[in-house]
Amino acid sequence: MTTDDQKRVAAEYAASLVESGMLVGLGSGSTAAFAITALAARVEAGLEITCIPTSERTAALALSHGLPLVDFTYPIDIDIDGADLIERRTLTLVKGLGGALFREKIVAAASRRMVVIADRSKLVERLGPGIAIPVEIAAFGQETVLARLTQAGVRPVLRRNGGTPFVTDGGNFIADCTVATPFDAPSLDARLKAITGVIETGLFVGLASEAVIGHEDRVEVIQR
Ligand code: A5P
Repeated sequence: MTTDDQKRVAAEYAASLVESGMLVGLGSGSTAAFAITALAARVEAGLEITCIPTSERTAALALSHGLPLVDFTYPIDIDIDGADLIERRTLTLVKGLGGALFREKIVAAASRRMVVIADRSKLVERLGPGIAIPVEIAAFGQETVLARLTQAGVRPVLRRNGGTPFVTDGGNFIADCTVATPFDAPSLDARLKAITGVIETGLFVGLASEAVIGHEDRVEVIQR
């Protein structure tokens, strides 16, 4: 199985959990895109759902597949989203490589059930030193926010798109923050969020209800 096959089988498993009448959070990224395709096939076959996208890109993809979108409302019954890293024991996630972490976190926090889907490369035993956590920051005054992030113990690098800063759907910037020493995810999340100008971090603590991991030969479901 290729990595894409692993993503697809995890996404199809998660899509099979959706029932008619549900309000569904649609994640962002390549794995979530497989879930959108799988949901679209089920809608074509009669499933009746409404969806809330976590990015403009996801909204466009969902619409192109004929999925009905609604404005933000909650509680959301089920949110299906990818991740960059998943810690096996806690299901703490690192998200935001695609730059959609803020909306993704709002939707995850507003959901009764968050199902994270991934290929096996995303599953780690422990989140530890060396990882980079995307942090969405205000564009205005970003220099001071970057300085405060450094003081908080991480090494921030402003994400760029060619010569200019990467801009999120919300008009903000992303600082990719490398952590050099062992850390406790809830404390680090709280420390980073306490900085004025930090909009949201890509650490998702206590949000995923379950992880669906595509392996070479099977789908693994891990409950929190
Ligand atoms: C988007 O901002 C991210 O949080 C994605 O959910 C994450 O990067 C996973 O993307 P892939 O499924 O493309 O790896």
